[in-house]
Amino acid sequence: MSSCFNGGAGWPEPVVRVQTVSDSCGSTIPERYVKAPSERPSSLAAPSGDGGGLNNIPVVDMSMPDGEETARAVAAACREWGFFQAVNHGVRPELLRRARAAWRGFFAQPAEAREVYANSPATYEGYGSRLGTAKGGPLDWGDYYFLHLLPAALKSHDKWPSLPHAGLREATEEYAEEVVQLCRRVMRLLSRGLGLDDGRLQAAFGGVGGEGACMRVNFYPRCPQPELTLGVASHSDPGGMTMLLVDDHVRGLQVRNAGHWITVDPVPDAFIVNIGDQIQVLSNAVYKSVEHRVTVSAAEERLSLAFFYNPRSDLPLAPMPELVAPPARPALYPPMTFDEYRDHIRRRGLSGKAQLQSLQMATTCAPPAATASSSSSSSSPSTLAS
Ligand SMILES: O=C(O)CCC(=O)C(=O)O
Repeated sequence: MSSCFNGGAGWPEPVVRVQTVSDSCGSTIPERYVKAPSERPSSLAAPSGDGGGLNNIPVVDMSMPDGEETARAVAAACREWGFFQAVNHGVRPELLRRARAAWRGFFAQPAEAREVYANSPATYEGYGSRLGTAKGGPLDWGDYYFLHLLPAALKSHDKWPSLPHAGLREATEEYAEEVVQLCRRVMRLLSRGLGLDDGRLQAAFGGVGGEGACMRVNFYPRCPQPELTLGVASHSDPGGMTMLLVDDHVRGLQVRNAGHWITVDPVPDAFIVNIGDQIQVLSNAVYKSVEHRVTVSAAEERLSLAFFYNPRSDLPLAPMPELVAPPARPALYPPMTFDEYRDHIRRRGLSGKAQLQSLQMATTCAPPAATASSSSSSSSPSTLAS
């Protein structure tokens, strides 16, 4: 049994791998994974038939040049849904398959081999099974691998698995290089969609080369009672923007829209792109960072690669002045660095949109200058697995 525990490493209690639970729990999942009725997959489910067609998230063809039409399509999706599927995005399909296959290979290794990379809450880098350090808190039905990519000073190949073969590191490096280019392109389109210079959002992120990036590879084992649990509980992404590569065949991602959970029908080889909290802040809530969650399956396991593109972590971020015009459009958020923002989530775990909402309340109650919490720079490694 020792192979399924990582009892030390700073966690408040032994960490049990969901892969192990899935293999050993029979037909009943342990209580810790059972969600409250209001959080279960059946809660606020979209009326039947609404998961596809018109109610699916928008699809944007990125093969078009970066003209007004593409900018309009991206901006409209990010205003209305906070999500879109990018097709013909330029990242090589061969690379998508290679990266996916390499990471599947990691999770197919024997437990002892995976445990070598067990993570701790200090940086979250490595093989993990929980977010947040509250003892006895609810758990999600998924394991993950988390690693840093940018800034280069935070990247440590020692913390990346060399399993199942060295090709995993190579594929991850190549994948990251191409996905960063795509992120920078979407940033230009988002800037244009706000009526700003193409480089404006990127400048707010710390410029080209100043941004942060990290990746979480999620692995959701089969679950005998998928109606009682979630692979990832409802949350919005704390960072800038996420490029999610999901399983082409197994559905699982649900996006909250107009009070309902819409199940995304993945387009093969598309990236599911979503706005994170930091772009909601910078755009003064023009672009929406939307809650999403993951359901799991009794029949099939699922893998996803979530690439998080983030601002430089020590810059105070606030709504861009061009988008603030009181009294009609006051700044909705006080300045805060990404380091400060995610520290909260690192300690408390995911909680829907609670953190962003609490910031907004603070601002509407007091002028930004009075509530500003711009901090001194911190070079501590990024923490939350996002
Ligand atoms: O696996 C998925 O479809 C989504 C994962 C996700 O939301 C996350 O890693 O933050």
